[in-house]
Amino acid sequence: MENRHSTEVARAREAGQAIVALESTIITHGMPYPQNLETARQVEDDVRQAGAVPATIAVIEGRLHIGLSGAELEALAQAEDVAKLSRADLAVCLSRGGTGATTVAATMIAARLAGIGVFATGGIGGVHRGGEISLDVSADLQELAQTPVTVVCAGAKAILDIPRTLEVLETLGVPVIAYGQDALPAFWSRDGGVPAPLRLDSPAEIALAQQTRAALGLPGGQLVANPVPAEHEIPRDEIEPIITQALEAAERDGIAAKAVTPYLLERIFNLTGGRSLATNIALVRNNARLAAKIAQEMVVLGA
Ligand code: PSU
Repeated sequence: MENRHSTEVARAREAGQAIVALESTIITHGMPYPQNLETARQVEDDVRQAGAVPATIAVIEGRLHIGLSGAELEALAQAEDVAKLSRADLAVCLSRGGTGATTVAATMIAARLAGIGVFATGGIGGVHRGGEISLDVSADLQELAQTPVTVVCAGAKAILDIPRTLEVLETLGVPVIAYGQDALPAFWSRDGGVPAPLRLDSPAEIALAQQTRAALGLPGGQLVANPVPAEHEIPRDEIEPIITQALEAAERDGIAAKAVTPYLLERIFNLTGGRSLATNIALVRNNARLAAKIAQEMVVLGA
């Protein structure tokens, strides 16, 4: 299997420059067109402006792409019925010559293959509400336990059961680190109502923590939860009743498995009149900038 690197990523690898991995499920399943395309481009530019090289990851016609051209990004953003790939289905998609977008789990796998130590996204998957019955737990959590990539997000998505998500991450030995505050952020809100297990205040500390983890021989990555900028947040007491409504609709419509997260995000988008999307875009861009700084610190450390 031969992976394809974009020209920009290939050059950066040769030069030993800082690289940030970016996922593609957020483009195909997380946001509507054309905002998804505009955001994907903006996020890549944010990484560049913060001093690193972006590597958006996707599977196109049986090839794992590390970095997409402008045309590839555009085609992916407009494509319909693209597969949502996680650890379980990545290999089958590649071996059958398929096309698919990578979730956090699949993007981590690809980033590790490409030697990229840090990855920026919006919010990771986790234990869905009612997960103690449905056992709907995102494969993102297992991936964090075994693949050595630092994932910068704005917390687990608030549509999830946050305390149970934290319990699973603790069991799996995944460090959950709030950036610059004590509270664990919850995607659209800066304060998710639970304290973060760990806190770090600088990109250098985050890079050093990942390197130290590797030196201990511990597998897996770290989860960095970076609060959405205050001017863009939707406070928890405002978003929570909307999440409840969206969850009730999902139940009524019999939505399950991989369809749950995209369904809820779209419902919440409609219920907030688009405000949730504006917040989502702001938080991904914020995460991309932090990830670029962490990537540069990793280069300094030789990690
Ligand atoms: N962040 C966003 N929007 C998204 C996602 C992350 O702002 O749509 C995607 C990621 O790809 C993540 C996935 O892996 O949602 C989680 O899906 P699930 O809950 O089905 O595991």
